[in-house]
Amino acid sequence: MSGTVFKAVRGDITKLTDVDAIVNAANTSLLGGGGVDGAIHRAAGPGLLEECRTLHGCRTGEARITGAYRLPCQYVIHTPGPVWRGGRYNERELLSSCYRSCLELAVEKGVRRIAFPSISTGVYHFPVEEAAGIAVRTARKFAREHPGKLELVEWALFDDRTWQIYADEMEKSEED
Ligand code: AR6
Repeated sequence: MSGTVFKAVRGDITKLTDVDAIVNAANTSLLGGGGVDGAIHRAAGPGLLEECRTLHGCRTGEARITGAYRLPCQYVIHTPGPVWRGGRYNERELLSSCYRSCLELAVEKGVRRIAFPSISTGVYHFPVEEAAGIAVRTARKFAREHPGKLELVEWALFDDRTWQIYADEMEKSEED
C-alpha cells in the first residue's frame, strides 16, 4: 500500500484547485502549442512562456518544472510525450518515462498532490486504452516505491470516452 489516492476526473485541468502541480503534455520546444498545452499557457498567462524560454527545450520522456503564474496551483510540470508511430519506436517506454520523470520532479519539490492530462493521446495519437494502462501502472509503481510522498495522483480527462477508459483502468489495476 502506497497510501496514495488515485482518481480520474472529467474536466479542464487548468481549473483544478485541489492540486499543488499540474502536468502539461508539451512538445520538445516547451514553447506552447494547441490542446492542453495551449489551454495551460492561456490560463497561466505570459509569464509561463517567458520562463519556458529559459529552459531551452526538453527531450521526449523527460520533464521540466516551472511556476504556475495565474493558475491556481504552485507548479507546472512539462513533459513532451512520444508521437505514436505504430508502437515500434519505443513509444510505450517513453510514455512511461514521462510519468516517472514528472513524479520524480514532483517529489523533489515536495509536491504531494498532482494532476496529469492524458499525455500523448490527442495530437500525438497514442491509443488511449494503452496509454491509460501505462499511465496508471507507472504511477502506482512509483507511489509504492515512494511511500508517504504523494497524497493524490489524479487525471483530468477532457472527454467522456477518455475519462471512462482511465476510470476502468484504475479499477482494473486497483491495489490489493
Ligand atoms: N484539460 C485536460 N485535458 C485536455 C485539455 C484541458 N484543458 N485540453 C485538451 N485536453 P493533446 P498530446 C486533452 O493534443 O497528444 C500540443 O500542441 C485532449 O482531449 O493536448 O500529448 C503540444 O504542444 C487529450 O485527451 O496532447 C504538443 O505539440 C489530451 O488532453 C502536442 O499537442 C492530450 O491531447 C502534444 O500532443
